[in-house]
Amino acid sequence: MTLLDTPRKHGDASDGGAIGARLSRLDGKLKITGAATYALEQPVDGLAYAVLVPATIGAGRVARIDVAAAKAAPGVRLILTPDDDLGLQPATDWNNVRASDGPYVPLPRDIAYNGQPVALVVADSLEQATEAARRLAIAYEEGPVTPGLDSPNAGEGSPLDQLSVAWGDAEAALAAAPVRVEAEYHTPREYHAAMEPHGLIARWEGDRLTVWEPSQWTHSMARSYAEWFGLPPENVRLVSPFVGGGFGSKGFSYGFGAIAAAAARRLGRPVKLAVTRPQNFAAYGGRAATRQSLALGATEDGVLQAIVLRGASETSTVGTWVEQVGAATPLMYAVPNFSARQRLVAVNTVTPGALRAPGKTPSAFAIESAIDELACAVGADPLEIRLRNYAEEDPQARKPWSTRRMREALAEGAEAFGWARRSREPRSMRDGHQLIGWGLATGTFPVIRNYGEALVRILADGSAEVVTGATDIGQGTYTILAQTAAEALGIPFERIDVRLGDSALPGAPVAGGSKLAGVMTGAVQKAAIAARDELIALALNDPNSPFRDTGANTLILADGRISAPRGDGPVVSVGELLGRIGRERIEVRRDTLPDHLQTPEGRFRAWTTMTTVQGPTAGDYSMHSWCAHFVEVRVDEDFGTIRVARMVSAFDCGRLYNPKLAESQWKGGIIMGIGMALLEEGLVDSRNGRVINNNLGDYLLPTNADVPDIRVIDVGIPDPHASALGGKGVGEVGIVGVAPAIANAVFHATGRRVRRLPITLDALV
Ligand code: MCN
Ligand code: MOS
Repeated sequence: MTLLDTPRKHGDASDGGAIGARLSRLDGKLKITGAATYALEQPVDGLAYAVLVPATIGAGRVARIDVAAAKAAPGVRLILTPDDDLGLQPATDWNNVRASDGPYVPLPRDIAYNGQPVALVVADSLEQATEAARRLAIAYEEGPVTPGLDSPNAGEGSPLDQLSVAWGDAEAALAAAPVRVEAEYHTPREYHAAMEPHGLIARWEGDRLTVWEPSQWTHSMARSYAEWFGLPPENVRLVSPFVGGGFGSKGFSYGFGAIAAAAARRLGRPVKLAVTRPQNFAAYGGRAATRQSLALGATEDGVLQAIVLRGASETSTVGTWVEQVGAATPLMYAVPNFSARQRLVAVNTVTPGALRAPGKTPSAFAIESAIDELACAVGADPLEIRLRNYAEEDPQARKPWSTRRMREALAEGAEAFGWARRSREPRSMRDGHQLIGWGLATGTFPVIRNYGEALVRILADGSAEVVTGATDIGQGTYTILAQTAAEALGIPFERIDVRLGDSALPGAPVAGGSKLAGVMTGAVQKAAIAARDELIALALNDPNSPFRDTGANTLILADGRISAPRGDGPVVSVGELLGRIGRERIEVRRDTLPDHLQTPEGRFRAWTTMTTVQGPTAGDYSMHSWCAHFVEVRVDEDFGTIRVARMVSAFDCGRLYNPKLAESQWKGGIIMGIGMALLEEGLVDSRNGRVINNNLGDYLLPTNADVPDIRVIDVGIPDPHASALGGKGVGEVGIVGVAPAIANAVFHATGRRVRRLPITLDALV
């Protein structure tokens, strides 16, 4: 079932339905009533069930797999192991680069991390496949394991020279500064833990492949499958109308998908693979662990003279992921001397990946903790020190901000929180046995721009459809695209349907980098305006149109009706007009690609790689979203337990397409930030590199009881440089700065500075 087949009712559409209306999510009811069909719920006939078998060593190789007992088990249809040649070719990466050497081997004999797939067992039922998988006899040759970034054998890693940033003479300015704060900050490995686990159904019809798989980027994932199997791109369709969260993990196809699709082809039968919750901790990577030593040099008034950052992050031994620890550091404060460098350390893990606000999140933890330490060192208020070091332009790019309402965010957040009532000294506020701490930190996320394509149909019944391959992973794409079309077409929101999440539909970039809303509202607006103009032109010129002889040179579309601007001519509904002129529909497809990408190759690249992305300083301005978080924690003096008691966060994300959804995005990010601060940590068994807490019972995430009253405040103004409709990114900025705000509050409550996340009670007692 898609949105198109589903009766809808919007209780709160009374405030219009245009851009800026506070509408509930179109897909919300479908998802919570079970009417939304997720990938693995797709009814496909003749399914066989696959079970993935993960390696139980952290490094080494598969010596032998004895499949005899498993093969003899009831219902077993196929077993794939490193002994099988799957005949796959490498896929193109997001830089549009395709490895030229050798085949793609998703079931290799060499083991680089615990949990790496070593076999796939396919049977007539899930139970049979599960039982047969247990009967595999796997012999390993174990090698030495480097379990994590801080393990003794991890080494210093290699320098990432392309990430070095420097201006002025930071080391000299630091040495000369009257006040210095220097410390080391650590963030652990973290996991996406989306409610919907990964998995897929793969079905072949001849040399055509359909994959139902949760996706943040249907076009790119379809391309990977096509390249693995040596098919023309149009032979693969990746379908993902509803997604139960992705947080960065569902933008790409992974090895398990290749193995399952290869099994389906070999069997001549559709295969379903559900990646189990524990397997979700190794089938793709979470946020890499990081380590930063950060030094701030300042005057006695706390005016920054130098920032020196030396960071490291982990990657795998078989792939490169850079968790950019300097992502926020050079942006937050005016500083005349700056130096940042980063190293990359290979360990035995699945290659880490993008997790909500990659880079910015660990980066902000260090700089926003350090600035708080500087405030303490010079006896300044944490809010005041941020104003003293306010960056009036981008200190690194030396470009003006497009918009930066950080002063407003600090002022309005402080006002709503009551920050002025804060007493300066740590341990100076209490309520019985509870030490009360108030902390502040700021956050940022870049505006990333790209291109999109959409199709808009105006139908004979007066309704309209918006169609694009972009995805809605829960953030609101369905809803805001309906709003965009409603406004541009003058057709009520209730009469707009939206179809998304299918690589066969018009092109779109990844729902990632907090850019999809800005990109796709622009594309839909363009297509809708073109459709409206075509309708108006027909109304003015068609011999059967009631407007033909009115002498008007344009017409107005509003509330589903067409009229002349003077208001003295006929008023006709859109459906009636289409009937009179004998048209079943108006259909317009538009993209926002520039001329140089208007080629088949350019379009394909735009929809399937990151090579057409423009970063925050690509133009004349430096463009970012901004936020300020104010936190109250309560720490039990005897037990060291920490509760976030309330939060106020103020945001500048430009114009909001739908404030209700933007607020929900901010709160979602803040809640993940609470998890990062206090709960989340992938614990690795140092003997074999296994993620020990690989389930939602042991990998702790904030639940309702951990989440306080959160008030979010919008201080943004439309940013005409950031996107067609003036919005900046919303989806990720909310998490950035939450962990340091909480750490700063914990310091204020207890006098303990905790520089290693998560902050658990043992750090306080
Ligand atoms: N929005 C708005 N006004 C703006 C910008 C956005 O009202 N100016 C609202 C819209 O509802 C829009 C949403 O915010 O649909 C997110 O827009 P945007 O910031 O452009 O982010 P994307 O659409 O690119 O979504 C991806 C982003 C990222 S990168 C992660 S990670 C993340 C996030 O969104 N993962 C999520 N939010 C998530 N929310 C849910 N429920 N599930 C995830 O996996
Ligand atoms: Mo978001 S981590 O860019 O999908």
